[in-house]
Amino acid sequence: MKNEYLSSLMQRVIQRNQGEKEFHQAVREVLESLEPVVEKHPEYIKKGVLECIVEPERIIKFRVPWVDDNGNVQVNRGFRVQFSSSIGPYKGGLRFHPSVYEGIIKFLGFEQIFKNSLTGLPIGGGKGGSDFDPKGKSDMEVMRFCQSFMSELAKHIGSYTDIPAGDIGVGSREIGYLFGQYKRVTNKFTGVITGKSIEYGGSLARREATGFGLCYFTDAMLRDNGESFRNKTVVISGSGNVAIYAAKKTRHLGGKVVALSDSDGYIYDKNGIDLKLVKQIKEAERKRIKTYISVHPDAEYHENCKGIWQIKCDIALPCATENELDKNDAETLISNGCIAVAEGANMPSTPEAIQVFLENNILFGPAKAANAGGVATSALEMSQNSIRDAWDFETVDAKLKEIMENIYKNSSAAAEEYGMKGNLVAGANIAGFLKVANAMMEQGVV
Ligand code: NDP
Ligand code: 2IT
Repeated sequence: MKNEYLSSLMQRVIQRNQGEKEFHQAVREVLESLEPVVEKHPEYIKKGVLECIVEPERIIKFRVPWVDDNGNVQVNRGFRVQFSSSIGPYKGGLRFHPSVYEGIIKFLGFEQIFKNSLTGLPIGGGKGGSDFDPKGKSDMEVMRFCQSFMSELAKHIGSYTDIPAGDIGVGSREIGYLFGQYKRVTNKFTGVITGKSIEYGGSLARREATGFGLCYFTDAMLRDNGESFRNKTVVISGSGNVAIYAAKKTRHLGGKVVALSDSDGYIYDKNGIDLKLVKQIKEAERKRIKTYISVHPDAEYHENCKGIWQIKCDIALPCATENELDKNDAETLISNGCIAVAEGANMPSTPEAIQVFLENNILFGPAKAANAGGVATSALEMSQNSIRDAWDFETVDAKLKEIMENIYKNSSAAAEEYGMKGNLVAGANIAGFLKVANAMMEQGVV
C-alpha cells in the first residue's frame, strides 16, 4: 500500500488482531481499494472513519455447553461480532463449522458491512457462529446445541438490534431450532432471524436467493461485455445452499453445469449435473457428493475438492468457502479458456488469484457484490415480517434481480469514477464504503 496512513493503519490492525489472518486479508483488500478515495477525500482520515470502521462495535464470545446422545457434556464456543450499525441494525449469518474462531467471524462481519451497504437496503454488518460441527450429529444433538447457543445469543439480538441468518452449516433445520428457542426465552414472535421456513414468517425465494442473485449479477456482467450464460460450460464448487441454487439458475439462463464438490472431492458429469439428484443427496439425505456416481456411473468422482478448477469451463463460480481458489487454480482456469469468475462464497479467491484474474482481464465478480443477493433477500424478509405480510415468489425474485443489477451498475460506475474501469473489486469496495463512511461522519464519533 503506497498511502502512508493506510499502511500504518494496516499495521495496527495486524498488531491488534494477532493471528487472525483471514481478517487481515479482508481488511487489506478494502484498504488497498480505498487509496484513491482517501486521496480525493482526506476527511475520511481526519474524522477517524477508517480507524473506526476496522474495529467492531462489539464482540460477544460465549460458552455453549450441551449434552450429546451418550449423555456426555460437550462444550463449544459461540461468537457474535456486531461490526457496524451505521446504516442499519447488525445483519449477517451464523456459521457452524469446526474451523470457526474469532478471526473468521471478524473477516465475515467486516465483509458484511460493505456487502450490506451495496444492497441499497438499511442493514448494518455483523456475523456470528460456533466451532460446532453439525456434520454427523443427530437432529436432537443439533437441537440441543442450537437451544444452548440461542439461550445466550438471545440477550444480544432483536429485530431492531441484530438479525442473524444462516451461513455454512446453518440451514433451515438450525434456523428453526434457533428461532424456537428465541421465542421461548423472550416470549416474542418477531422477525429476529431470517431464512425462516415459509410456515412461520420466512420469505419465498430466500432459499434460492444467494445462488440466483449470483447468477443475476454474473449475467449482468456478461451482458455488459457482449456475453451471456447461453451454451456456456460452468463449474461450481460446493454443493450447499449457494451452489445448488446457482446451478439451478445457471440452467435457467442456458448454461450447463458440469461439476460440483464438497470438502472431500468433486463430481464431473460431462452431460450436465443431475440437479434433482444432488438436491436429494445434499438437502434430503445429508450425504456426501460422492454418492452421485452410484446413480450416474458414467460421471466421475475425484477425491480432493481443489481439483475441480482443473476442469475446462467458460465460467467458474466458487461457492464453497474462503481461499478455495489460489493463484495456480486461477492460471489453470485462464489457460483452459475461462472468461468469467464470480464469487458465491465469501473471499473464495486468494489475493494472488484475484490479481491473476484482473491482470488477464477476466470478468471478475467479487463476493461482496456477487453474493449479496442472500442478505438482500433477508432484508426483504425483514420488511415482510415488519408489515406482517408475505409476498409471492415472483415479487421477491423480481426485487432480487433488480438489486443485483443495481449492485453491478454501482460497482462498475465507482470503479470507473476512481480510474479503475472494469475492476469490480475496487468498485464494490468503494461503493460499499462511501455510504457507510458518510453515515458515520454524520453521526459523529460514536
Ligand atoms: P452450506 O453449509 O450449505 O454448504 C457449504 C458447502 O461448501 C458444502 O458443500 C461444503 O462441503 C463446502 N465446504 C465448506 N467448507 C469447506 C472447506 N473448508 N473446503 C471445501 N469445501 C467446503 O453453506 P452455504 O452454501 O450457505 O455457504 C457457502 C459459501 O457461501 C460460504 O462461503 C458462505 O459464507 C457464503 N454465503 C452464503 C450465503 C447464504 O445465504 N447461505 C450468502 C452469501 C454468502 P461439506 O459438506 O463437505 O462441508
Ligand atoms: O454471507 C452472507 O451474506 C450470508 N451468509 C447471509 C446473511 C443474511 O443475513 O442473510
